[in-house]
Amino acid sequence: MRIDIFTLFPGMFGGPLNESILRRAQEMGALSIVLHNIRDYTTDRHHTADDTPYGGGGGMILKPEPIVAAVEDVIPLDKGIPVILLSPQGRLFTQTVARELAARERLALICGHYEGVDERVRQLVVTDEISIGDYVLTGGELAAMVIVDAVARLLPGVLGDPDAPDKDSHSGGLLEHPHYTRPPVFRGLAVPEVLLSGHEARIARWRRRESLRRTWERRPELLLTAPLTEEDRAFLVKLAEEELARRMRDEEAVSDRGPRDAAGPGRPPT
Ligand code: 9D3
Repeated sequence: MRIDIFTLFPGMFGGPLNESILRRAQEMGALSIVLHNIRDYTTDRHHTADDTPYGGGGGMILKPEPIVAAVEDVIPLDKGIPVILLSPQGRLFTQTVARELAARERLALICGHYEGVDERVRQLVVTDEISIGDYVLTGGELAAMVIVDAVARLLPGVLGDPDAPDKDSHSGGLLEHPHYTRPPVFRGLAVPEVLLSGHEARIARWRRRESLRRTWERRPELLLTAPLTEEDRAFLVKLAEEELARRMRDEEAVSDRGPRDAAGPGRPPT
């Protein structure tokens, strides 16, 4: 896969793209990343890439001419290559979007910076707009690197084993179970006995349940879409019942306390 990246700050990409898996992916020939400095496509004496917004308000807006010139110079716009603008207004980047992008032969990523990009860039060259989450970055560069990273690891041959258990979003829509390696006891904390038992079926069941427990505790909304067996559902009902019992016990402890010791520990558990 070839990814063309359009940015005012190509220097930001050096580190992350030239280490570890992304470096290997490029050396293997599975991934080719081509950086384009938008400033190289300015035509005025001062190489101006941004300007103040029409209508007033603060901040600077990226001018349309250099971005459009850069994209038109590098990307054949009639070939169906996705031209993706990274922006806070884009659709949310998820593992599903990563898979969709990894299936393409070529991508173009445009990194905005400052307060935004002149709207005519969207009208003329952009086919898709992506945000990596609801927080404010200084520009699209880190977002582009996140996308490159998530897409690159899905390309054939980039990760060791093509059917490694991972590859899916979170092991079938759930969060992962806890992981352990040697030593068996570290600072008094033991590895759960079952993992040392060699009983494959029991280990699989323990891992599945810990996945369900973590998902229930941290990301319960994932349970609405994860594929679940009847056994999974029964285990979740047990977790829910335990939580309900815990809440009722805590509620009782609160009502048993007088206002004077309201901050105290309450009645000791019976
Ligand atoms: C106060 C209005 N701001 C929008 C939230 C303006 C603004 C701030 C920062 C516009 C652009 C940016 C730079 N951010 C990106 O270019 C960006 C981004 C992000 O900030 N969050 C998540 N994903 C992305 S992708 C590109």
